[in-house]
Amino acid sequence: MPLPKAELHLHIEGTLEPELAFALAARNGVELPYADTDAIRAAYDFDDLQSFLNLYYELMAVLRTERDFADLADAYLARAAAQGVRHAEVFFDPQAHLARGVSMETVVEGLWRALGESETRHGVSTRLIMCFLRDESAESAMDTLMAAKPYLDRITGVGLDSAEVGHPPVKFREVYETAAALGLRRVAHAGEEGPPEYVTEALDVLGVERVDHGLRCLEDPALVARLVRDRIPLTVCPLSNVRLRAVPDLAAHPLPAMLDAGLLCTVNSDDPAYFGGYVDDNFRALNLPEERQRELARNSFLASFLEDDEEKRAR
Ligand code: ES4
Ligand code: ZN
Repeated sequence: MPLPKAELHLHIEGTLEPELAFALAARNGVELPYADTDAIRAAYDFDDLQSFLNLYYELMAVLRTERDFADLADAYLARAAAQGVRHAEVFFDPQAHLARGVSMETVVEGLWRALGESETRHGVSTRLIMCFLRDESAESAMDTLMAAKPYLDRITGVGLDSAEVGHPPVKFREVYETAAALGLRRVAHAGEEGPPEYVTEALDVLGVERVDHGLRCLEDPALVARLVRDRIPLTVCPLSNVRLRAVPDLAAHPLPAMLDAGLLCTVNSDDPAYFGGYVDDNFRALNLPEERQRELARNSFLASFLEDDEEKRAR
């Protein structure tokens, strides 16, 4: 039996398996530029973050209706439950859908249909985190935040994702200030491909409570000391790091060293359809001693946005 755990770094659009992509394409009359599911899987040969993002955005074309978003999320939650996930904090990328003429209402209501039933259907509690695309403008991010205002009872926090290098956190200072004033929790991808300075900036300028990836903090010992001291969680995604070549192979993954350094790391799947496994596959790929795996599972609840310590310890 897989260990009970929380998943805190998961892009719902990154759970789109080729079989579901073709089923939704057929249902919606969308033409995909791939002959079959094998042809899509053959495209999972990435050089870096951008080469992955190109495919990730391309395949989103099949997501058109509330039912599509509900089916996508329900398929993820079923798989996650089978891998021991008891709590999932799910990222979504509204700008990628708004740009295709799919409304905020369609996206949020569709996802909510599955997330709202997840506790009873799958035994998985959920939160929704809305991400801004950092390679789009700050104005677009602010417009997106305003468009989400009617749905804030369903959205726990905001995040920052997509192409990192050249798009420092400071670009989104006002957006994050506004999000905080609206009562939203704050996270951001930082230090995936970008430099350690982006991690520091995400903390200082955006006020993030948790850093997604954060790997490159290891290049700055003072930053590591700060993350340890302030118990800032890092949501690490081992298979993603290997597939996007942030790390040469799993044997070279710095996660054990990060735990040794006292960092509050968690293990997550990021975009499991594309990177070769769901969260327990990531746990098993690391080949860690049992005690280390238990530490990571415990960290996942501690680092979550579950309301209080009592609730976290009860999991
Ligand atoms: C992402 Cl792995 C990763 N990094 C940045 N942005 C993303 N969006 C979806 N997956
Ligand atoms: Zn990510």
